Order: sequence, then structure tokens, then C-alpha cells
Amino acid sequence: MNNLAQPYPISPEAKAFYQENNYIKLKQVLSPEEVAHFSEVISAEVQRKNTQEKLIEERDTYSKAFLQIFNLWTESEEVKKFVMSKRLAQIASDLMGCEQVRIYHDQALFKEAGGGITPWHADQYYWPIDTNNTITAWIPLQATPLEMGPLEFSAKSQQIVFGRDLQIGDDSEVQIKQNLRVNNFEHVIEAFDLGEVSFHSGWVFHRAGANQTDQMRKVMTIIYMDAKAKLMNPKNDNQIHDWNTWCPGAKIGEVIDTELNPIAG
Ligand SMILES: O=C(O)CCC(=O)C(=O)O
Repeated sequence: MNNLAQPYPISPEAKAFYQENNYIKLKQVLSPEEVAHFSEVISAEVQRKNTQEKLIEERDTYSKAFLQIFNLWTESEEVKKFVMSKRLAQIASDLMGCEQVRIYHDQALFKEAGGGITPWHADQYYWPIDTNNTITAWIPLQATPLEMGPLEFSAKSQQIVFGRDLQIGDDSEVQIKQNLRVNNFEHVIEAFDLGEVSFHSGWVFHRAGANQTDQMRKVMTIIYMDAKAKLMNPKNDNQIHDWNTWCPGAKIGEVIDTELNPIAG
């Protein structure tokens, strides 16, 4: 069944839940056939583009967390259909309450068998974007039980400023974990059913556990921003890198409207 061409109604309750908690998990966004098809297509791209040669034991925490392959939509027409799909873009706009969304970039995040944790972090530390209306669709390409390292969220933690200046790594895992405990936010750790997709905002803190299974945890992610989002003056070197890589040519104070940032849907 072609779910991706159909709308996915977002109820006022679901939108309110997202606005309050800055994450949401939605079931049956993709049909089993779509998951199977895009798993095959995206896995082939990851295999083709992967340059990681080190054994897991020889890598640092960040590189143990996943194989990370970016902007597959620019290289494969089939992936482009997925990343530009109406359904995913409509969910992203409805949750954020904006008219349209643009692509910031996509990334496949494949946590290998025996792959390590993804440390606590907030994504927007990396992004020179002037709005909080940013959202990531985290799309597992199989059912994802707890042992495989599904995405975990600290509900409502977008309210916390501490940790927003930490890049992902050993230090962010320790410091953010400690601070979230003190603040007592709910730590949501749940499996994902086949076809289930989560959406989280740029400032909500999240992490993932290690992959303790002997299977790859295959995940595709799409980062969207409000179509009206503007480029801000970068606040750190990672944001300068992002500007040069994901929206080269965009101008500070102007809408991020480069060839790499089309309106999705
Ligand atoms: O897939 C993971 O392990 C982490 C994903 C993540 O942090 C994100 O998509 O923002």
C-alpha cells in the first residue's frame, strides 16, 4: 500500500502533545511494503557510500554510534521520492504549525550490530537556523526493539538551556544526563513497531542505547525546517561547517532557499 502519497491526519491532541513535549511517536506512518522497499533502497546507498573501515573497538564514541551517510536524496531518485514525500512533510508541518517545510538535510543512521550509544544531545546546536521550528523525522527501517537502540527522548526538555552548547560526545552524555535527572523530565524509552516514526524538535534532548543485537539498526532521518526559516550568524564552528555543507550560498538574515533546501511535499 502506498501510504506515503496519502495524508496522515494529525489530531489537535497529537499536535498539542508535540508542542508540549517536543517529540511524538506515530504508528503506521509507513506500510510494511514501504518499509521493506525503502530499507532495500537506502541500505544499498549506505553500502555504496560507506567509508568506515575501522573496527568498532578502534573508534571514538561518536563513530561507534552509527554509520552516517548524508543527503542521499541528491543521489538517488528513489530516495528522493521518500524524502520529498507528501505524508512526511505534511506531518512535519502540521506538528510545527507552519504552512510548508523545507529540507535541511537527510541522513541515514545505521547502528551496527555491537554499535555503541548515541550520547545525549540537542540537534540544533549544529544548525545556523534562526527559528525553533525545526523537526527531525526518525524513520526506522525495521521494527526496533529496546535491545537495538531505539531513539529515546527527554520529554519537554526543550525548556532547558544547559547543554545546548555541547557537541555530541562523551561529555554531552555525562553532563546532559546529570542535568536532566536533576530537572526530573520524563525519560521515554520505547520500542518502535514496524512502520512507526518519531518526530522531534531541534532543541529537545535525546539519545539512543547501544545495539546489542546481531542485526544492523537501520534508520533514515529527514530534517525539516519551516519554509520561512532564515540563516542566522553561526554561533560555533559546527554551524559554519553546516552552512557550507547543507545550505551553501545562503545569506545571513535571508530565507534558506538554496538548491539543497527545496520545499518538501
Ligand atoms: O539514531 C540515532 O542513534 C540518533 C538519532 C539522532 O540523534 C537524531 O536523529 O537527531
